[in-house]
Amino acid sequence: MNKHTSEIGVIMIKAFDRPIYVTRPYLPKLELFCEGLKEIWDSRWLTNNGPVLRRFTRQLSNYFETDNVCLFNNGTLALQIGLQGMGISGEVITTPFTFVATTHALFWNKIRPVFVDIEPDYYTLDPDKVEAAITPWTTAILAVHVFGHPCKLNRLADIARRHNLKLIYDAAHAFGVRVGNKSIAHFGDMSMFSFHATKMYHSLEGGMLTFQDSGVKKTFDYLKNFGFKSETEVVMPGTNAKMNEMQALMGSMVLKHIDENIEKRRQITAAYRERLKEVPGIHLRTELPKDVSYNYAYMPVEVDEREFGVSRDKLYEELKKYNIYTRRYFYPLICDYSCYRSVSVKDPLTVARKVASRILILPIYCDLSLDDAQQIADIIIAISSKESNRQNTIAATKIEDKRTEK
Ligand code: T4K
Repeated sequence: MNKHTSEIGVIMIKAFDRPIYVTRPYLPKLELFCEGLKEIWDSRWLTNNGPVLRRFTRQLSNYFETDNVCLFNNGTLALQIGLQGMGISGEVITTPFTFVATTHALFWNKIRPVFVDIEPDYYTLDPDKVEAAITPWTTAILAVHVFGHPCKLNRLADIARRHNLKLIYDAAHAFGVRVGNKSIAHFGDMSMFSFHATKMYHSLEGGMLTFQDSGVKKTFDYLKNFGFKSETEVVMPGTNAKMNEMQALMGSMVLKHIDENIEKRRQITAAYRERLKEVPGIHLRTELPKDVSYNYAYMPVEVDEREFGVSRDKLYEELKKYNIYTRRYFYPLICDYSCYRSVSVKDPLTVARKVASRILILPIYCDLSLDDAQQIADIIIAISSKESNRQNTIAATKIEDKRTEK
């Protein structure tokens, strides 16, 4: 048995012969993409609101059942521009358990983030903590549908309404999620979706804002195109955040397969959950409410070192020996990054700290087979068994040593 092979009982667990990353982008057939490229080659229109982008925008409008969509070259700039366009300033209550871009978008707008805790079931902002953190300077709540898990939508909407705050969702992970038969894009004042290559839906890179007030659309369009209103008029100091034609083509082609891709991810999630549900120390995310139609964007588990016998970080390292590259999204918490350590945090962030120290994201992508998912789960189990055998041997040796001393 080599060091990349383990044994549970009589079952031999082999390392993968190829790297298994946390994600792998879905790609359309190359021939089809090349056919699509021909249109771009023929038109020589590569960016700046070209025909492919306009068609893609209509497709997304249909998919999200709203005309209020605006496309960008990535999610970070979409969020940054969205906050600016909505006139958000002062303090914004947000979560430290997210990708760092959520907070960066606030800082680029000179907005102070107020970090509050998350709830333990789905890792989204805890509404009770939000309410307690409101000050006269608060202008908005920036909540994250982390891993595609919907936030406490009604509670947050109620708080925002009573305190006259804007409710903004970082929905980077939530493409395709529906709640009560309504797209998640219809909740809050504005939502940002990321179409980055690592997402369950992508356009190479890309981002989108959806919003309730159609009046802000013009501002978003100006801001992403240098502030141009016409060839000779610049009405605000905008930036360049336009999606190009290649991105739009990829996005359009991947969109055609979104339902089948979600279904594949559902099956992979089910395979993992079935295999891991009774493993001591591996905690699966609480089942989502019945009215949520989920996108299976990520496969998070929490590792309880005491029960599992191996720490989250050791498991993360051990899995690499089997060619499995998991990720610790989101560790460290944003407030612990050196660039945000000076932000004063009043909330003890008890849940967020615990989750950040235990979270591990297992590989999930469309062409991961169910056998692969089961093998990953078996390797996790084997790593725990190996450690417990090692502990038993140490304990037995100590007893033996004591006997010999006597
Ligand atoms: N808000 C939230 C809550 C977010 O999660 C994100 C992005 C944003 C805002 C900002 O949206 P964007 O501006 O990105 O549109 C990745 C992504 O770069 C980032 O988009 C994403 N969140 C974050 C959660 O994950 P890394 O640093 O983990 O990516 P990386 O390059 O290590 O990739 C992870 C794995 O994916 C690799 O090990 C292999 C695989 N991979 C990656 C790429 C780029 C591929 O197979 N193919 C690829 O092309 O940040």
